[in-house]
Amino acid sequence: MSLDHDKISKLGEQHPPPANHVYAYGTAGFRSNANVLDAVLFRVGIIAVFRSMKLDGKAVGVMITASHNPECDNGVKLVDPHGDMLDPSWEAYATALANTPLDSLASYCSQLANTLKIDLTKKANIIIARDTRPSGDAMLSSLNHGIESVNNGSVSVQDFGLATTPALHYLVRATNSKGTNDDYGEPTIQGYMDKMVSAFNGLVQGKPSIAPLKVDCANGIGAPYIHDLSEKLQKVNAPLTLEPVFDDTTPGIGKLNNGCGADHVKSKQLLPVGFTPGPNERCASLDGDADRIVYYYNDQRGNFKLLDGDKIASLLSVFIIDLVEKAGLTDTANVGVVQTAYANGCSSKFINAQQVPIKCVPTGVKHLHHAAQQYSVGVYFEANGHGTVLFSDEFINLVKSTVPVMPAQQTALQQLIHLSQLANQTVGDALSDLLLVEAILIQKQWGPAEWDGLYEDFPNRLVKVTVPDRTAFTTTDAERKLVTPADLQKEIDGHVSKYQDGRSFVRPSGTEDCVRVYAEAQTRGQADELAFKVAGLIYDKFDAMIPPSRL
Ligand code: G16
Repeated sequence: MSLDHDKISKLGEQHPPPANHVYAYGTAGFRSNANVLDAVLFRVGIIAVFRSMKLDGKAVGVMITASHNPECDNGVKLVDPHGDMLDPSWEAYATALANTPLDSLASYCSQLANTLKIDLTKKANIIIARDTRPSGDAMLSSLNHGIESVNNGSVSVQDFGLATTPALHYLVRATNSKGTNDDYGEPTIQGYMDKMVSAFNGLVQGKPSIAPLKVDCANGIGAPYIHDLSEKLQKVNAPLTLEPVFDDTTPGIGKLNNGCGADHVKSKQLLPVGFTPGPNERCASLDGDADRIVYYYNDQRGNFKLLDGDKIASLLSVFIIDLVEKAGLTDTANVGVVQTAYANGCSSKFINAQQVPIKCVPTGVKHLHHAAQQYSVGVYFEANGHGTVLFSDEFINLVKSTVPVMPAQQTALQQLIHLSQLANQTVGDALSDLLLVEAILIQKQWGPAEWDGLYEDFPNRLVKVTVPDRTAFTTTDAERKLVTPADLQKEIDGHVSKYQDGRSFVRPSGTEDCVRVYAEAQTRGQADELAFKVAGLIYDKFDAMIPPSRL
């Protein structure tokens, strides 16, 4: 069977690529201003069909989202059958197809199918979802055109409409594992929510309630999910109440991620605009597609305190190590933590002090997820609040087959099973992370200050710098050192050496048109100063650059 070149060309012509635009599959798929993405969505439709055919018709996911980016942006990423990110070797094919000129599109599709040895008679199954961005509808229709252009009559599409990114990852895995020994759950949104609520209940049953949690939904798709979760928790009399704020999802009014959401809170180290929680009130912020979460509170003196991905990872590690010990599995199971260069130095020291090994990998969930799979229990978190806990099959089998000799051991074994069912095994998930954190706080009867007391962060600063060409910046050592532009790293090191406990690095963003500068030091003033000195170095090197912006 061969591809219908006429059909591909005719449909492709309706989605022409903009002149001189080069696409790259970045940290989280293709992402940019929505007005240049029409052609990409069409071509991603083709790649999704090829990927599914190559994998014997297993369902492949397509998520239309630009997550934490502003509302005018959009993006698309592919999800593999196990629910994790697209195999990195296919990112190159997706990029090549996205950048193919219109007049050679059809022939390139055939060439790709040949190279990848795709049996074009196979079935394909595609699962789609999108976030609340106003451009989502147009993106969806381009995607569907792309799918249609290579439809051999055996391509089926399931569109779940508006959904969070982690829900889409769940749906892909649940669909592919249905009826197998690895059944991941009911492949519906209800199934996704019910699985989490039931595991959460298992962890907190009989425990006294704690104060309500205020949840900033970034005015995104997380909002209806948090409302739904809140109702479900109420129905089962869970010891937790959720109070959603920033939950206006009206499309096109520019509220998405604007002055609120996890990225705003983490990057600016500020409360959402206009939000004034009382002292010690526990708050959390999701991002636009609910795959990240950060916590925070104002202390008694009104100081803003951030409980970011590092603090979440630390809380989880302490809890899990304790459970593994109580379950009598310390000698057989290895618990590890995966972080990125952004991890606060104090969090790494704290985790190391618990005798837990840490691995540092480049930014991007795909890197963290892969590294965490090497442990029996792998906790992975980016400081920006992206993360989850992975449990290996061997570990779960060990837990299930261990015969407890004491009631405390039995409880620990049961709790490990509940934890493994609560933690999203496919990707970082704000809802699942929220319930993980809340379950631990309920068990410990902790408020945010007790949690915060695990360790004190080094003050740090993140700055975005817009450069004419961010691809000029390349890194090594898990992004902690620059390779190019030449000599810039030496100059950064020169500045860093003047600060006690100083650390700074520069890396190109994979989701926004900028480079990011991170700095930490012993005091807030020093961290700010170091960040601006390093940002200033970049500014000096490139004439056409916009000065450091958007603190
Ligand atoms: C995405 C990725 C994250 C990454 C973030 C920022 O998050 O999934 O792993 O930390 O982008 O990446 P960068 O610094 O390369 O722009 P999200 O929430 O936007 O999907």
